[in-house]
Amino acid sequence: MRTIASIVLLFCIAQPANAETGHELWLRIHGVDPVKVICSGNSPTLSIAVRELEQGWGGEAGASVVLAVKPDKSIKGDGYRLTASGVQANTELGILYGVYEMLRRQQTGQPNRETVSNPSYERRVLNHWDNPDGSVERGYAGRSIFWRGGDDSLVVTEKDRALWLEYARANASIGINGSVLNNVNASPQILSKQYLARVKEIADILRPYGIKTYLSVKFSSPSLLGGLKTSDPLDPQTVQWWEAKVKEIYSLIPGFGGFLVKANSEGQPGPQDYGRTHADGANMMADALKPYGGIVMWRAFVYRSEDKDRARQAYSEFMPLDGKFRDNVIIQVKNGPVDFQPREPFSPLFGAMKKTSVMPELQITQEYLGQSMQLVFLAPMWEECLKSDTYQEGPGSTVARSTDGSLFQQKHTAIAGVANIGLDANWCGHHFAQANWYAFGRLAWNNGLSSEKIADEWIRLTFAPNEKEPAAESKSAGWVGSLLIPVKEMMLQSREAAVNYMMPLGLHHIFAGNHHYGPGPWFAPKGIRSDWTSPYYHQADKDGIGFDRTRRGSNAVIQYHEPLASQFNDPTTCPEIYLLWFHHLPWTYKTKSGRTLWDELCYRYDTGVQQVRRFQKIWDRVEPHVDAQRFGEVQSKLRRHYRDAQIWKDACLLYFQQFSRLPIPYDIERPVNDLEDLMRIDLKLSHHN
Ligand code: GCV
Repeated sequence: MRTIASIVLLFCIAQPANAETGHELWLRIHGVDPVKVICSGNSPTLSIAVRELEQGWGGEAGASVVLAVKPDKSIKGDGYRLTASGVQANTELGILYGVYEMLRRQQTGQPNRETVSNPSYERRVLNHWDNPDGSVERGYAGRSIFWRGGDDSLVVTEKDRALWLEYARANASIGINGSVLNNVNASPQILSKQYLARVKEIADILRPYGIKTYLSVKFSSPSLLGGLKTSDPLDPQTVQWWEAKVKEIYSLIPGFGGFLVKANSEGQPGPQDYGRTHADGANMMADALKPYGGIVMWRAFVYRSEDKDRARQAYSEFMPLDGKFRDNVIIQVKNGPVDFQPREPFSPLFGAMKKTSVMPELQITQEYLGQSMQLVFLAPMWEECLKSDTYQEGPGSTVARSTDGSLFQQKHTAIAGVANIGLDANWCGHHFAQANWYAFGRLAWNNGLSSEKIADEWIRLTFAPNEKEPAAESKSAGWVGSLLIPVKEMMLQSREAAVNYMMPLGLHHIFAGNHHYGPGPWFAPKGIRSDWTSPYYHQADKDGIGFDRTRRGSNAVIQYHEPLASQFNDPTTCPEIYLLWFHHLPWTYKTKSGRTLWDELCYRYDTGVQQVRRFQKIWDRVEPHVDAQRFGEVQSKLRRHYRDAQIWKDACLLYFQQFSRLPIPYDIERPVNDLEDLMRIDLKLSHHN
């Protein structure tokens, strides 16, 4: 007996941890126990629900589970009720979501208590910035999963189908129910017959998983694709062109979701080219989609170089149009007023547009947060935005409530996330970037979830020892204390760390040009529009630093409801996290810590670097509990992450020091790089993507 035990033990120790590519995402735990599923109907969606239970059951062996589509007033939309005996819902999709939740509870060790769970938003949509040639704008995980260039670009292969199916399943498992398949900088080609044929193939695979297909459209498509003389939204021929196109789409794709439009923004065409308003443009499309139940998601991401403050512009342009949009138009608003920066206050449009449906747009792909090189868990950033109080209908008028229909009567509610998905084996480039996809889905379903809960679930699903593995037992010993707790802490701190080493105290948009990965506070090539340069945003000079958006400055503060307008206007009441967003202050200004502004900046940059160093140490210690492949890949990314955090600190402190002319406090590590070198190298050049 003892010999056998020793052999088994030896086997366990000697066995290298199985390599995992990360391709299975958070769905890597497979059940082993039998279950009997009793289902009240038969359909593609219900079959998926039954299969998921049979393949993933981790509850009592041999238990019976009843899936019942049965009306219940407390269940809304595709919500569900978990009961002692199974899942009840008003819709088949509700059953599927309930099943995924039931399995998630089993896999994360949560009790299967009787609960009703309703989605916060009707539409929970991924935006893919994928181009027809297969490239992905701001994509850091390989090429598009939907499109490719070349001669066979429109041929649908079995490999394509298999991947789209996995994609659909992953999304459904976290409640995502819509995908915009192409870039908002849209090619008119996407509406051509050939491309629509491929869209149909994708839509057919996504549909049973409850995922509606949407397309980004170029406003001038009637002229560019249809050969019309104009794309003026009030021109009858333009209207007819869109009506015919929409009819064609629905004949191919039943249940098509609608259009996403970037208009009169960053050079894209729009209704203003014809002297019309955003409302004219959006309503024209909305009318064409209305008979089929489709919607228009119209983006409010607009800014012009002539205006002296980019942060004010979306509000200035859209507020006068409040109440002028059809009820199947939703205005899609980025979480902050500028552009997905590591930290921005919430966009003042939230809660302010009271007669128009408004949806938040979050960026899952880490354009400004280290791309797929840096470990940055974004849920805390989104939670911060969703929980921000707009005060628009009194205290408690959070961004979440002002967009999910609980504050205003919105015919449709929605939330969008710019996807971080590509052909990389692990889908997202960085194993931890999967957590951001996961977090978006979970928050879209329940916008009150805490980042802590989401991180906890994701870590358990992604790294818990797989019980089927021979080495499971040795790996699971101490797993919670050695992996779950420290890794969760690391994830929860990671966004704040990024803010610290990139842009603390309200600084923003001081990136190297174009690629937005490394630091570039000096970035201001001759002839470029000023709002595309860094000095426009940091305004550093010998007297101080920061963008004056107070009443004496650009007066962007006025776009916020009281008490926020006054609070933001005064540096002593402005939350320090937004200090330099709203204020231009002297280098010697006293911050809350008692330090001068310059010293505080030094301290924050240094703290950020130290935080990443700590992440490295945390990760090094989890080695016994993670498979070798994922362990090594994350470890190597963290090495790069640390190096680049140091570069951020050195570049920003040495650059700003030219203006402050103050010493770096002695208790802070000196910069290890030279400013001239940092200004010469372009971090992106050594980026692997
Ligand atoms: C898709 C930023 C990005 C662009 C992006 C744009 C947008 O400016 O850098 O790549 O374009 O936002 O959201 O439309």
